[in-house]
Amino acid sequence: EDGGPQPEKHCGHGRGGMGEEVKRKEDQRFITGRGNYVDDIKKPDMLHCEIVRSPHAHARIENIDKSRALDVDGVVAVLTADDLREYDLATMPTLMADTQDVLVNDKVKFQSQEVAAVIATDRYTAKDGAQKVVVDYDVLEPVVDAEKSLEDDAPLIRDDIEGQEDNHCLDWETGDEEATAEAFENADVTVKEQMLYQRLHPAPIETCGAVGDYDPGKDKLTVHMTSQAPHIHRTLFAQVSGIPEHKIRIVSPDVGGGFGNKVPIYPGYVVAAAASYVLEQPVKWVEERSENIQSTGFARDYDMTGELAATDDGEILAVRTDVLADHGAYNAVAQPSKFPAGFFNIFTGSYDIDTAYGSLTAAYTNTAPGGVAYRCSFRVTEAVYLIERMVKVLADELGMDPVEIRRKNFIQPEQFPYESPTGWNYDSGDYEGALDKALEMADYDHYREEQQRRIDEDADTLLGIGISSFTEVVGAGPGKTCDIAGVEMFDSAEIRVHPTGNATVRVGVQTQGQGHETTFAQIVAEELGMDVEDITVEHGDTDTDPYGLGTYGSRSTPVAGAAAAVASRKVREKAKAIAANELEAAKEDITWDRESGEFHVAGAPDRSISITEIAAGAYMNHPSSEEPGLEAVNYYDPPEMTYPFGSYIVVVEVDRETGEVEFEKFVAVDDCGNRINPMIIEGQIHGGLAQGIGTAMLEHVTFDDNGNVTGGDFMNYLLPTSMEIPNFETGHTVTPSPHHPIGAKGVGESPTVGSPPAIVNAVVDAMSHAGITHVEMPMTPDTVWEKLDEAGLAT
Ligand code: PCD
Repeated sequence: EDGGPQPEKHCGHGRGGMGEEVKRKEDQRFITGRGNYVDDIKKPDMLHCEIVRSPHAHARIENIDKSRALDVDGVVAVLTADDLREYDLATMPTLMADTQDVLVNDKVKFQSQEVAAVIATDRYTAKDGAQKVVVDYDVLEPVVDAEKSLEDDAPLIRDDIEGQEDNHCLDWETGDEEATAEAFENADVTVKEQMLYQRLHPAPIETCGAVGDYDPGKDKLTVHMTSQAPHIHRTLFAQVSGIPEHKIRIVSPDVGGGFGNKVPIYPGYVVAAAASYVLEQPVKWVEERSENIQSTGFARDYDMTGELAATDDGEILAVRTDVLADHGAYNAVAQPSKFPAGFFNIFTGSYDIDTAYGSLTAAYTNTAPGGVAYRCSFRVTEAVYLIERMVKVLADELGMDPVEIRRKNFIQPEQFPYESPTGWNYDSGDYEGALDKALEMADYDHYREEQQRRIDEDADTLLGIGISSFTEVVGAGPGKTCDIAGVEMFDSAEIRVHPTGNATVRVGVQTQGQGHETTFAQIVAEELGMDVEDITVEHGDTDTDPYGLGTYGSRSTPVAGAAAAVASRKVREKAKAIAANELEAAKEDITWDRESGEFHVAGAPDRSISITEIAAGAYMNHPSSEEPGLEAVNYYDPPEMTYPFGSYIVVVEVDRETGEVEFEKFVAVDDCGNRINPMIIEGQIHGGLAQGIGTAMLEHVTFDDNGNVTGGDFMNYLLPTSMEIPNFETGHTVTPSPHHPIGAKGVGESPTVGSPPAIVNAVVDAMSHAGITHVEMPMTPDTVWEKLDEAGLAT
């Protein structure tokens, strides 16, 4: 009866179940301006908080004079570390067990670090007050470059850590060093390339913010905050503040984009909550754009060396990589605690490579902390960039077509479940299938000919074709290997079917724009034979939702999506008992028909009953063998992660005079297993590809030698706009996950993970006939022009 929905077969029971392009329920509210974001929240007597930030990257604080700020009419309080220390809140743990100052205790470690907080009756007064806080700094020499920070004479950043004598943060390694070295010695061919995955910043439309709202009557602290993970944030708030967890409520209302930026806890949240507790009035803190870019979690900043060893005919024997990671001033990476380098060790990618070794050193620098998973399952993006770039480098070295070298090395469909040399268990895949589809859509052969024609005719523009055949690992847990601050990474769903036949579904994950209010309703509609319109999905409130670990790392579908399916099936089981009672049959004789969504007596399809009638029966005529009511909850600990994949083909035109790059064609074929909502998936792909283009072409958080952030606002940190985005052609294949209850894998991150190497490969490909092997991101016209010049191709 119940093998779960079959690929592509489940479309069109017409109830808005799996595979149907249901319009997003939440969009009515967003499009008509009725969303409810943190900054929309207004409370009686609400105060406003403005944070005083350090203009210096490295400086000791000699004195903070609050008096002039306190003189400003409307300023209620000025808080510094000394005030927070009274409540034991001067520091807070990061998700990687480092200790970060909430407000600087002694020494500033990065520009824009939080020094003091001014609380006032309105936002403008708070800002005026903040400008009147006088801080005396003893300015120290900063170091903003990971390589320089590891030099002997570099200034020590973390003198707050006992025994810390240099700026070394951590070392990590994976794979078999010796076997890999041996493979390299015996190989016909080896290639090596150094590449920087530059520092990026996730840039959600909504910046971070919070409204702390302590109710002294109930002795309860409510914090409305921009959180991708409300439950774990509540647990951490409880641990840090000593307030019992049931006396804390975290509400994450509508969130205007997360992208990994809203996973960590930031000082602003703590200050707003603490100020509200102390002043017994609601306190709002909402940061500005430049504060968001300059002080909240950055992403990437991995300086990677990649090496491949291969045979003459292109069989890859081994991969080796060494990484220098910049972690900023604190180790505040947001990733499962047992994975100091995230899931970077997936760097063997889609290829059946026997031997691999990776090593990594991380350094502290005088820059904002981070290393968050920006549209990336914990460093998968860096890993995919490394291997997909290296395959292109190897293809060029061997004079092979990058398609052929991929075909030769792909893990084959029959090899799944596949164990990689660094210990991952891939669930399913058909990499060649996705590549074939992309090749067909991209008219590959035609563009190869056109490329050659332009070279032969010495044309003004060169053509480059780039491919990326990526594999991800998304959907953390399992709980035994993955935890955040000790809490296992399961997830949850609770379903309550009401007497009149509609339902409320609550999940432990929290949407930030992905469309969960629609897709989770679709899963339940599919599994219960209900109409999607009859189901409301709730999330983001720790008082009412079941505990969950939140939305990031494309884990909602793999984990909470599974929980929603399993909880639905529990409801279905109980529904059978009620159906039996209503139809006067034995429970064992009741079957459920996915097509009609009805329950009927086996062999007698006309004796059937819908879930609506069953709901009534559960409350109005329940059988004596059952409790009344119709609800279920499931906490799902996934047995494995899921491995979505895809093949992207990008054709670019490179102007030999200006170095400008234009997209000629952009094909993205994705496979996320069984698809819940194809329209939402396409939207996810479009958005993520735009972010991939930003990564490859525009974005970089830069610093000068004095530690000033020179890429800390939208004048200097360039996001792609509709002007830079080409027409995307999307396609898909369907390879279900064998262990997921509905065969689905994640998809939200795939485009950002898969596209940068395809784009860089395309630009390199335009110049590889002249010996160019790499172009560093972001590939601005001047960067590209320098490469053209180096290759003698510039005109
Ligand atoms: N899906 C379907 N089907 C399948 C899968 C999936 O339909 N098979 C869909 C779902 O349901 C949802 C989406 O799609 O709705 C997605 O999903 P996923 O993949 O599972 O994911 P999630 O968890 O939900 O989410 C997350 C992601 C991430 S991670 C990111 S960054 C981003 C993305 O998501 N973000 C965002 N997307 C998006 N969108 C929007 N609008 N917004 C946002 O913010 Mo991280 O780690 O956090 O960094």
